[in-house]
Amino acid sequence: MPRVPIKKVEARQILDSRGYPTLEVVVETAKGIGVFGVPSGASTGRAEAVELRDGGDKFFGLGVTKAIKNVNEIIGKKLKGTDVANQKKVDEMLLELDGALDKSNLGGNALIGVSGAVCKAAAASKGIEVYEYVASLRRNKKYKLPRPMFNVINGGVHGDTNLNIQEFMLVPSGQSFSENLETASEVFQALRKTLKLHRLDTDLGNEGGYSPNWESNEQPLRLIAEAVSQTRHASQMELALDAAANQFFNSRDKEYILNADHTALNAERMVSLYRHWAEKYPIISIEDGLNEDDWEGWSAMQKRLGDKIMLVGDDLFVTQAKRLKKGIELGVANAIIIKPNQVGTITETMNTVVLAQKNNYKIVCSHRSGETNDDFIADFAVGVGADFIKAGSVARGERVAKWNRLLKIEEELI
Ligand code: 2PG
Ligand code: MG
Repeated sequence: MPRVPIKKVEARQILDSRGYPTLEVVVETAKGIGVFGVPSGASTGRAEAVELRDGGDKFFGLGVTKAIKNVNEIIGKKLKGTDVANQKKVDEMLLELDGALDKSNLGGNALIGVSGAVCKAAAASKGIEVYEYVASLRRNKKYKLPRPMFNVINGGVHGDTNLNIQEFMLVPSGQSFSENLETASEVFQALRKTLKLHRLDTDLGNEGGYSPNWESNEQPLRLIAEAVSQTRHASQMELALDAAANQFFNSRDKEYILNADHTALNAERMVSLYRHWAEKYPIISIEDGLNEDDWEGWSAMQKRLGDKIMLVGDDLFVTQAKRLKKGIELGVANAIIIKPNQVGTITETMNTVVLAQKNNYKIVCSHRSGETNDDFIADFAVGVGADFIKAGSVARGERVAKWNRLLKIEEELI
């Protein structure tokens, strides 16, 4: 293949779905361009790549003009002339330019913006779809659509309520993606009626799920079950949770503070609670059930629940091969969340995917709570052959952008 040199790399400040600034990066070649909107988390892991923010008064310190300057004045100049289809080389250059393990010099947000835009520009320059190009990077020849997880109840730091568990997700088990999307949409509408019946608010949280105050952390499971039973889909609905347990962990007392239940539990009792829920409800997956540094607790959880339930490390692994390797050695989980911005480049993300897949870990590709309308994660999930994808609820444009992209990919693949 002839080389297609990068002509220009340019970033600008845009807003994300929470109203905070983020970067949009554009990479130009003579044969096509790539545009990447950088997402941002609220319940972040301690070991994630550092997001560079400006500080000061503007946007309450959350501006990203320094990261933009780094793209426009440092990264762009260096990458000019590099082959856009040499993702590995581009990412090596980015790592070298930054020089810090946590990407704090140029900013993890600057790096993933450029790395993602290069990946999309390479696909455009070859005249192929982004998922096809990602598949070529992964040497994946068999396309399959990931099974979707729809986050219909938002708690934790994604809502402003007493709910501690962050995400309650529908995981329909239909034959096709489009069928699953239809199921999720019907259950989402039924759930609104159920909530109203129980006099609960139906306002939406950060990821487009309902976000009322609750009697307990179990009540959402009960009401989801009630809503599902009013639809045609009772027999094929499974559920997933993202506890995001860092957010309600008290590190001094080593306890999980469950405000909605007026109680505090140690790791062992927390796992017992998950087991109890999994016996009552069709829960197939629990993400970040325990704190990101409690490797011992995770390993005990894996022993108790790992043969029945998917135990997914998000803040635990932060998409980083080094932490995943440690997890594999210690036997702490059986699945991993993949979020490119947690690590900072596409190549590193891919390396983590490969390590996980080689060790039979299930892959769950994921959006962030702060999103743009960028639908890259949908293509990435299909390209690497991910088992699952979570992209929020079936409401709100930045969430639906990912689902609608998967509809289009499904249509192309049939
Ligand atoms: C998570 C994500 C996405 P955030 O915890 O899995 O749902 O949330 O982007 O806030 O880290
Ligand atoms: Mg998570």
